[in-house]
Amino acid sequence: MTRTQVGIIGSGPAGLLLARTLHLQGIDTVIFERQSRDYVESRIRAGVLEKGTVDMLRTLGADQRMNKFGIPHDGYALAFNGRLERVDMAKYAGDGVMVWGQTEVTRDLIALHLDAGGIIKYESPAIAIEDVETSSPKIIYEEDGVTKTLVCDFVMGCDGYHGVGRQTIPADKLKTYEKIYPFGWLGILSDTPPVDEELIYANHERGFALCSMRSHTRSRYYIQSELGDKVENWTDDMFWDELRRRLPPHAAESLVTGPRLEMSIAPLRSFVAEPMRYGNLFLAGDAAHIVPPTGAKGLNLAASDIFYLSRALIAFYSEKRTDLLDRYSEVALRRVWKAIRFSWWFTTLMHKFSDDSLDYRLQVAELDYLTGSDAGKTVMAENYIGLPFEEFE
Ligand code: FAS
Ligand code: PHB
Repeated sequence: MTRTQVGIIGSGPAGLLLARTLHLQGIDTVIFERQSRDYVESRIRAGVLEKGTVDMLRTLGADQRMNKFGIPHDGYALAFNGRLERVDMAKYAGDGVMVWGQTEVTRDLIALHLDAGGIIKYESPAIAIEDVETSSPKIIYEEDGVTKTLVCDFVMGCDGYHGVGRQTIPADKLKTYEKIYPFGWLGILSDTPPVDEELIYANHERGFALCSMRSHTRSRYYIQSELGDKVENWTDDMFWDELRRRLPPHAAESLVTGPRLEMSIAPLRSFVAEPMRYGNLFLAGDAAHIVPPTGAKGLNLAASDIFYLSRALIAFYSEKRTDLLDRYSEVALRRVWKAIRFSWWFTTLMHKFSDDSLDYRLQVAELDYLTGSDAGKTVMAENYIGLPFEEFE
């Protein structure tokens, strides 16, 4: 039975950001990941980084490729009722976002951490977490078919919505909140030039559409899809035709189509589990909260959780302080709930929920108001670039 300081379950953004941050402070970690490295590095997920996430990657030395190939954006567009209205984030929120895929973030953090001697055990699922109420919690895991135990000072559940971390917290100690949306997002990745220089979020009577990108030659598009819809129901041409129908004329005419590199359907839910700590088990990222991807908050909330959690752990190991560990859940959840709210609100504003024409007219009126007022544009800008991290030290 071996021991480390911080046991981390999950090598997604939350686990990797935490391991890298702690490593730079000389704190030992072990990451357990149930999938293979190739599988993790090939997942297509988020595409937009808030300023706080970009700053973290720079601090961690994981920004070289991002600085070279990432695309800074100062604005995004809202399309509705045949119109295209730009939200100028630089003007109304004093900053922008970075278009740089989660896939790339993950690849850079894995390479950096392994090159620095970090330990990531791939294809080694954590099957249980024990003794979390003691000072020596244990991760029971499988490695090469053998069940083993790692003793830790702390265990980090960075293992996503389906992980073992949250399930370890007794049901009577955990409060969960969940809303499941009556649609999904059908996404396509294609080696085609993006339809516009910035992202376009489209509210259309047929349903929502999003035009995003991964580079100047690789595009990522989404259309709102029916619950129960399947990727196999869609040919590439069917996708492109439906996307065109939902875009304003100039975008529909200039859309460059091509064969899919990937096509997938993601369900949409809002979910929060409270508290994000139980004994010496801490939750971060999707293990504790899920947002509909409308506001591009999922990956970025994982980063802000780690901003707080890493500071709390560093204060413990460097000064034997436990106050930040005690405050982590409360402070992290304050920012989580504001992002949960924005993502829910932006989703209700942009998606088709019914065939009731009044619902659509009310959405159009709200978009008309938001894009016609400085106050409205400030709301759309400051929430999208990401609300500030609280001081935590
Ligand atoms: P992750 O889910 O990324 O990582 C958790 C890791 O834990 C996984 O690698 C998993 O294999 C591992 N794991 C789970 N159980 C384990 C166990 N028992 N033992 C060991 N390892 C275990 N966000 C956006 O902002 N924009 C988007 O467009 C967007 N699209 C998405 C599409 C999909 C299909 C999904 C599922 C999510 C999407 N998200 C998006 C949200 C996503 O980016 C998450 O917010 C982000 O990955 C959160 O990072 P983590 O918390 O690290 O969780
Ligand atoms: C993406 O590029 O995958 C993306 C961008 C913005 C979103 C969601 C997804 O809100």
